[in-house]
Amino acid sequence: MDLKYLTYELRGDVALLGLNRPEKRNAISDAFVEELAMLVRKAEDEAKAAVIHGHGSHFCAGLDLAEHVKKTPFEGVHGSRRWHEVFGWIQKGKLPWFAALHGAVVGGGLELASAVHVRVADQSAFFALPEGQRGIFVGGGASVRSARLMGLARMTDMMLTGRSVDADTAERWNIVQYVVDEGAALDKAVELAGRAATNAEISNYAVINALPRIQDMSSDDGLFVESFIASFTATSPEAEERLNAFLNKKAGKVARPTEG
Ligand code: 1HE
Repeated sequence: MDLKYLTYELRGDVALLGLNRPEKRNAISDAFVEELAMLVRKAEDEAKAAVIHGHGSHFCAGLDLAEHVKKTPFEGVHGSRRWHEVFGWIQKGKLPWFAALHGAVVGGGLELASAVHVRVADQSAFFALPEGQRGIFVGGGASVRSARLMGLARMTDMMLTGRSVDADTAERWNIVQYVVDEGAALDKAVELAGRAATNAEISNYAVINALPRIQDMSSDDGLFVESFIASFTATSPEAEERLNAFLNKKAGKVARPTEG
């Protein structure tokens, strides 16, 4: 398989997708999105969890502005809708996705990171939405996904003032869930993905697909839907096996936290 913009590697049950256009800071062009789309499907066929990371000194500088500047408004709409579609396969697909973030995580890079389920940043990571400064608007899902992570007020501030935030602030703002030493994000993300890969597939599927939908429902509707998913998953043969394994002292206990 000839890959131009990304790398692909399978480590056990975990697929690793590496953004690989470092000379342009992993800026995402149309062809880049198509290669990503193909690899998301490949990972779904071959892995039980996946990690996305960036080669070079940054995770991703966002939309390829050199390509974008030549587009008509309608081509821009189609491009944006394609990002929505492909990022949607990540967010509400078959696999738990993890991101290892370092350097710039900006514009469309932050939108891509917002589509995965768990984000790990190293201390070099910084986050920004420079669309306002470029005279454009977010188009890769940030108004829905990034706004839900950090909240409306913070995202509005980032877009209006060009504010750039470091990894510790991003953790405080719910943009990322883990902050690790510089250079350690990929190993941590792979470790976490490996853990998720051992869960029951149906439980992972419910977490990925039901949680964001229930967030968009009223409390009453959400609780109703939750009860059906809980009952459906609990009656699967795999659940019975896993529940009995615990009751027969053959499954691990919940561990006490080892980190703060
Ligand atoms: C690019 C891009 C890009 C770099 N499109 N070519 N995103 C932005 O507005 C971020 C723009 N990029 C930057 O602010 C900086 O490049 C970084 C902070 C990410 C990295 O800085 P640095 O010093 O490591 O690299 P550099 O020297 O700025 O860039 C190296 C090359 O990459 C250079 O090209 P060269 O031919 O002069 O070597 C840059 O032009 C090129 N490059 N970023 C195209 N983004 C679906 S809607 C989403 C909307 C958005 O994402 S808007 C935000 C776009």
